[in-house]
Amino acid sequence: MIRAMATTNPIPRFPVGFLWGVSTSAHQIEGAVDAREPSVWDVFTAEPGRVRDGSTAAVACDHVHRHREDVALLADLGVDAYRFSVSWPRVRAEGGLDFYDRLVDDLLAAGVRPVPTLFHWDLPADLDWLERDTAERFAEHVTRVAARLGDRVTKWITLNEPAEHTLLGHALGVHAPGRTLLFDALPVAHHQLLAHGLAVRALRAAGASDIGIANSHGPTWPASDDAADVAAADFYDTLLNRLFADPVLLGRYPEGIGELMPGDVEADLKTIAEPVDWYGINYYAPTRVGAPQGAEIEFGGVRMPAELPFFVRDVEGYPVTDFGWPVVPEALTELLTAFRGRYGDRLPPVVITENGCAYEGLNDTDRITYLDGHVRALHRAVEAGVDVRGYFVWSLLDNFEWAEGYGRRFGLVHVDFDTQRRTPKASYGWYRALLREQRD
Ligand code: IFM
Repeated sequence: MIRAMATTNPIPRFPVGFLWGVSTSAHQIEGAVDAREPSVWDVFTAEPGRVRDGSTAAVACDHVHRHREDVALLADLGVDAYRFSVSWPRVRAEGGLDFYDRLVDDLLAAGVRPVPTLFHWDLPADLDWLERDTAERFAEHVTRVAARLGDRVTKWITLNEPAEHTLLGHALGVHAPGRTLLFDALPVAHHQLLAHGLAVRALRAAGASDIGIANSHGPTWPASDDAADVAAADFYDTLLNRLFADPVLLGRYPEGIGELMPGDVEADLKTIAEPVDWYGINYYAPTRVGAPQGAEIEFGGVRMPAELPFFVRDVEGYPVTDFGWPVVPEALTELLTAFRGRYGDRLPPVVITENGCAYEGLNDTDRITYLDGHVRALHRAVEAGVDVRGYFVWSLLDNFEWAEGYGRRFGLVHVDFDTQRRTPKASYGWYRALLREQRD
């Protein structure tokens, strides 16, 4: 293992009981494609030109066959918890739950708490979030998983980033299932939110008492003080942040959105607002947004059509990751304090369910700088009174980064995709040392 750089200025202590972890998702690491049903991502990646390097996740990190080695890496890292996702297409296949049964047992034997996410974008290929019925099918999936794992799993996550799955997968077409519906994709958001609420009910019925969602959020900065830029940034904030947080936390949609949603929205909102025990936030970077320019733009690998009522611009003056995402740790403090201001007592304890960055190399000092800065920024939010209970690095392993294929490496552990050899990076050593310091 490459040794981590010594930190001169120790990271302040987090509250006792703070949960330190790492995250992955099924489609991005599992492989073993023949032992599950197809997902929308299998269909999507089979279409030429969808994934930058032409790759698929058929093998990925071969985690299904190598999970013991990966659990040993988790144990050596010293995390309290491991966030992974349960593949719905695998659960539907004969014996598919056996894998998660073994994984959970191995994690517990290694002293690592399992934290499954019940949907992380790999929808069974015969299902469609445009259909309301998919929410009901999801509740059945959740009931099945909880019946099998609920005797050992206590902490659950319903959905991962319904915002990205809606926006990238159904509005802009750069993720599976590749639809370009723009605002006609809004029912996809509503049905996922409904699925979340139904899942909370299903988990409660199975006896669970530690349930959250992993929503992606970030500050939206207007490109200037100009009223048109401020209005565009406000609109983007509604789409990314409020559209997914308001229904869960307040039981209502932001003004003007509810009437665009299908079905009996008022009744559905009661389901969507089933109380959660904590609120998961995936944070990577802020977004700078200005008034529409009447022109198409390519931003972070995503083509955004001219008719959108905003224009995403570069956040200038900060270093960027290999993905081109700006590195702005203080925006995490800003996000969390703003959330507390916006939602007040309706905001339950927060867990950072993802935070991380794409960089090449084993001696990944840029990743250490990124993580160190964000953990400190998180501590400042705690000092400012935000009730934060946990932090999960994305990701344990380099993995299949969706439309980017294997070209973006987010792992604390390097994976050689030809040999499947795992090599801990310098950032793995840094995180390990941090966890020890926090416990001493
Ligand atoms: O890899 C993804 C993950 O699946 C969801 N959140 C963002 C990560 C980095 O893009």
